[in-house]
Amino acid sequence: MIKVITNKYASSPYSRKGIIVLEEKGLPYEQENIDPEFLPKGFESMNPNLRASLLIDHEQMIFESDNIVDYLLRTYPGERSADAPDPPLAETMTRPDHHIHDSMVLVTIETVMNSANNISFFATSGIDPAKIEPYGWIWERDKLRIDSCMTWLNQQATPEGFAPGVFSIMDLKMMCTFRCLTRCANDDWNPEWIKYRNLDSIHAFYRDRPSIVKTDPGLG
Ligand SMILES: N[C@@H](CCC(=O)N[C@@H](CS)C(=O)NCC(=O)O)C(=O)O
Repeated sequence: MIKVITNKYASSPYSRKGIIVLEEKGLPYEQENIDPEFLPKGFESMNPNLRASLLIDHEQMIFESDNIVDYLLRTYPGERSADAPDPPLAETMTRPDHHIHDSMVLVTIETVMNSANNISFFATSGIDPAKIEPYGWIWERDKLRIDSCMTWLNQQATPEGFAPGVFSIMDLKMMCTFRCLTRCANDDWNPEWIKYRNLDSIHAFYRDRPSIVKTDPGLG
């Protein structure tokens, strides 16, 4: 049985990517939630990055969420859950004929996710990030970065996804990022993505997909 190790609230937008693929493919899996602050003994031998996105498939350990998605696509091609609607999940991380473009889209979506997490870490710490010397400016830069990334992503997207005809990994990551943005929002920072018309449309297009609904960690 495939095992997914995620954070203690099962709310990781990173681990969620792989879990969506497992759901799309109808592959059975078990989930173990750990506290990333107190990693299980010997965890470093499974993931030297000491992070919670980890998938174990028999003897094979795969760390880093994008690697996990890539592994599942390559190892279980052609699998499709009975309740996975059209458009079908993409078979590859990127479209072979648009590889460089799609790779840039994937990394830009990841940047949004990482920056949103940074903002939320600062907000919950009670520290005024602007006063942290010499890197307080990164707090403001993260907000600018999210806006510039979302603006660029919006230009790359269509209302029906980044690669219409398939539920692409770009769309899948974007859906995880929308939830991450909502969870990371706070009194001082609440990014409204409605102004990014194509991205907002992608959200509406995919939000009722069974794999998205089932893996939604909610706001708690
Ligand atoms: N780039 C990693 C990020 C994973 C990540 O940041 N996981 C969090 C839990 S949601 C974690 O383990 N944080 C603890 C740490 O960074 O030491 C991935 O995509 O898998």
